[in-house]
Amino acid sequence: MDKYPVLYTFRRCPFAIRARLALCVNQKQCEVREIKLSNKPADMIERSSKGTVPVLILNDGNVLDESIDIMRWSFDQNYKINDELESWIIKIDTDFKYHLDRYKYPNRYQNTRSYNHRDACLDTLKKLEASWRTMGSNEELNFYDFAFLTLIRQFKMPEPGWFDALDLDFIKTRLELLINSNLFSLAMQKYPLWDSSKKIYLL
Ligand SMILES: N[C@@H](CCC(=O)N[C@@H](CS)C(=O)NCC(=O)O)C(=O)O
Repeated sequence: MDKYPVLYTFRRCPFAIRARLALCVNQKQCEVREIKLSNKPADMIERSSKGTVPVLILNDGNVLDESIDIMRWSFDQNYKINDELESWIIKIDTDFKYHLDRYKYPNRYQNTRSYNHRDACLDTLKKLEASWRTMGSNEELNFYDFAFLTLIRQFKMPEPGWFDALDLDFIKTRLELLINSNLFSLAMQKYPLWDSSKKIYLL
């Protein structure tokens, strides 16, 4: 049995990024296995047949293959639970992500007009902004920043100038705080593709 949990990850995946942020901020060392989505290692599929990253194999053999579960395990309940924001996690991961993919990659989907999907994402973010800003912007980067902002960062990517002009001050401030943090640089460091002959660690 390895001394540290094993994390299968893909650098640019927003779900993997949120898991790495949570692991890093909580100093949870683990062995990092950077994979290609087009060539998933058999060992990862054996542990989690759904074939998505991130996957964390714990030392007791338990497998966490949902990014939110990896985050919760990393924080080990040491974060201020906000019931309203908890209910946003599912909305961001399903509805928002659905429209985000169709806005970012309209050519991958049939009969999609990307601006309808951009509008749907924006509508969600306006509502999230209203709930989230009650938390106060002086808070240190926390669980909800990692949960929401890695996907919102993707929403900014196609048209950053348009995004910057939006009336979403709280979200934009939190995103800047995250992106400019040392923590984000740590979580985004580049790892070579996994090669079973050597071990690479997150921290
Ligand atoms: N609900 C999952 C979603 C993870 C997910 O969809 N990851 C994408 C990469 S961003 C993936 O692995 N897709 C599989 C593929 O593209 O083959 C989680 O939160 O961990």
